[in-house]
Amino acid sequence: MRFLKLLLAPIFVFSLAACGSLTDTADSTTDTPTPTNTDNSTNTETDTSAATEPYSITYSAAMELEGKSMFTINVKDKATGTAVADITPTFTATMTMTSGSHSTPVKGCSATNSSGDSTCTIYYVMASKMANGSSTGTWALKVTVGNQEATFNPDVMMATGDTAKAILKNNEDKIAGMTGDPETRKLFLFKESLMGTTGNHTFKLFLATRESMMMHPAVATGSKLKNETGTEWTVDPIVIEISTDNETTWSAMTEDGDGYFSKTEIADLVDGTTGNIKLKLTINGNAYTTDGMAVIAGINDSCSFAATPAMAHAH
Ligand SMILES: [Cu+2]
Repeated sequence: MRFLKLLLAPIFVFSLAACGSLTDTADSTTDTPTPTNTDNSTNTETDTSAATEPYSITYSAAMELEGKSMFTINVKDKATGTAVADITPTFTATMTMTSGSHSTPVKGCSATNSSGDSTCTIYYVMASKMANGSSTGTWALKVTVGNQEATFNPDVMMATGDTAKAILKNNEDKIAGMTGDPETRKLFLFKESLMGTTGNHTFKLFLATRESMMMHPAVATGSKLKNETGTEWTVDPIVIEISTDNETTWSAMTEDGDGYFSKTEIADLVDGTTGNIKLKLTINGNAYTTDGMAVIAGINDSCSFAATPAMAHAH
């Protein structure tokens, strides 16, 4: 018995000391509830010492939707609670599904303003919740501020009503698939915005592609992509044609750079009424179609966006 006591005593003292020092650190007392999240989803934070984790990083979003979505990252000094201005968060987005993981195109975040708020833009290729509420997978936004990381898991809902994204492809344009087998490349056309007033609307589009499950770059004239054998090729030119009068007339969209395209002076749409925007995509002279097959005019040669211009406009 005496022997046992002697053996246990030092361990017991050591444990008490360890507990005492943990509860005394500033880090452990301020570590929760950051990061916080306003949309009922769960969050985790990479837990490091207070010295390398100087920020409170908070995520908020009205609702994240398939297609273009935006969220706010707020950065505060953890010790003082003061907003941190002029710092630019970066982030990656990964969806974990039973069939594997993939990323999605992201635009990135603005520098934080005087309130510590940064606006981040992402283009979700997939919702994490179906209309019936069943889950298709989990999105993880890994946000980095300085050397500190925080991970958020937003619920991404399906777009309803207006079309948020469309996919066009050409079966001759392939990438190396997940298993190494050639796979037809997807070109994602995301609705960026629809602004203006009846008789004079502007439609903006963002074009991106899947290079691999974890690479989804924007596509612009001059972009370098890889084919199924890894050989690089240059995108030049891209032609996106738009029709807003049920394919009676077509006109080319203007390329604005970084994957953005726009069409101004659209006369056919009416505020508050759902119109139909048709888009045709040609890259390096090759037509991209809804099924990847050769063009059958009027059947597979364009994708369709249901588009309802808003009644009220903020100027
Ligand atoms: Cu997915």
